[in-house]
Amino acid sequence: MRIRSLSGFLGDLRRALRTPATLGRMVLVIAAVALPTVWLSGVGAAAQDQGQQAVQAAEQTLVWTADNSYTQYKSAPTTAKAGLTTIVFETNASTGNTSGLTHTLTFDVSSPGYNHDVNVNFVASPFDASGGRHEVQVNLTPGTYRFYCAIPGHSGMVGELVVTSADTTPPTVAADVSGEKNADGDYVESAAVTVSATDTESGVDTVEYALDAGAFQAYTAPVPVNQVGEHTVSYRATDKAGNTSEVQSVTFTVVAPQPKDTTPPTVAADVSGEKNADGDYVESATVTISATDTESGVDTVEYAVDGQAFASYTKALVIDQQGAHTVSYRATDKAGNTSDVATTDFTVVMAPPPAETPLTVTASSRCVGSSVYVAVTAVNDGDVPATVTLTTPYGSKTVADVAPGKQAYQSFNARAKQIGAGEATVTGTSLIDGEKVTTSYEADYTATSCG
Ligand SMILES: [Cu+2]
Repeated sequence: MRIRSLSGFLGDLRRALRTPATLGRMVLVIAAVALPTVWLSGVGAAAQDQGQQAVQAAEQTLVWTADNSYTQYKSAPTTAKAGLTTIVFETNASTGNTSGLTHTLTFDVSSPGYNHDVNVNFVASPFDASGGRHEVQVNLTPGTYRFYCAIPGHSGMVGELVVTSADTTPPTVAADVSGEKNADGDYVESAAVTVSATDTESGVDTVEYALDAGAFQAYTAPVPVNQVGEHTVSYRATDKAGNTSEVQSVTFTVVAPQPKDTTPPTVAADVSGEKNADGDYVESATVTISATDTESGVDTVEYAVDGQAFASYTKALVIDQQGAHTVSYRATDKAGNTSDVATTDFTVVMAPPPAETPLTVTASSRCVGSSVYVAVTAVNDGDVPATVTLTTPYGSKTVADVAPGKQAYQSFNARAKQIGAGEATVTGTSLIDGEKVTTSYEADYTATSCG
């Protein structure tokens, strides 16, 4: 007798299974035709489709066992990860089946609500050709599978297998380098590398690092690096599903500390402003303090005015109080070296009164015969000659080069018997400190009536 085909054989088998009385005969038939490979392997299209994948190593093995009970499996998995899986079904003396009972491990491929993409249907008994132990490789996908024993009367042997997606994403890993940096961004004396990793699925299992050309080793705490030179720290993490991140690395340089700065800053003050001929500052002086330090650098600059307390210097000082002043100053570098106190002395004076051509001006009116005359006099009180212009409503007169102490005089005929009160205007122009200075004066005269 020959088996017509796999499906024909399955039909025979399923019919046989519905009638326990025929089972023994069927088993004998199967044994007689010696097709143990069909009998032993997982039966079904899904198992056949996975023939190519079967050459890969399965990621997990799930084992069902059955004993003398026909109300429950002796053991059955309830959860699994998606992926290539070896399914084992064993029922024999070692799993407690001492009665020769036949069981199946059958995956439900029709009931709504279940994952139907794996078709497993093992029929096993302790006396079959493989001694009741069968296995097949399948590819489990996320979802819930229902499995049961198809032997009539064994309907209590049923359960569910919940498959969740496998973590195939490696952890995210990062490194942070800390330490004191110099202006070039290099680490002074030492750096510490902190590696962190996260994995949102199965979780981080291990974090590793390698310093320079060294081997990877477990990371447990920030890695100190204190050898002068350029360094590379490589790092990676592995999650509990075995996914390892790509190796990442961070490169940095450790430099020796700078030699100790023992030299205080150089500090200087500059006084600026308008000076008079005596070298005194007119109205105000501006003091600018500067400091340099070529090693650790300037930290603070301080000043004190006229013996008061030192204060932090932030901008130029404007000193406008009249008198003699002393500004003291000093600077401190970042290593704590303070310069000797230096001083600058200067005097602030009031601005001189504006230059003028000094004249003493008088005006008067009187009668000469029946006419009124207005007489105007200007005495040059200055040190240099002046040009003087005398002006009234009745005429104007300019007298050049009126010597110091001398006067300009003019009597103006009003050509009237009487005049009202009025004023004469006098301007004096002289050369003072190289500049022409013109000053104007006024002098009143009284009303006069003649005859
Ligand atoms: Cu059973």
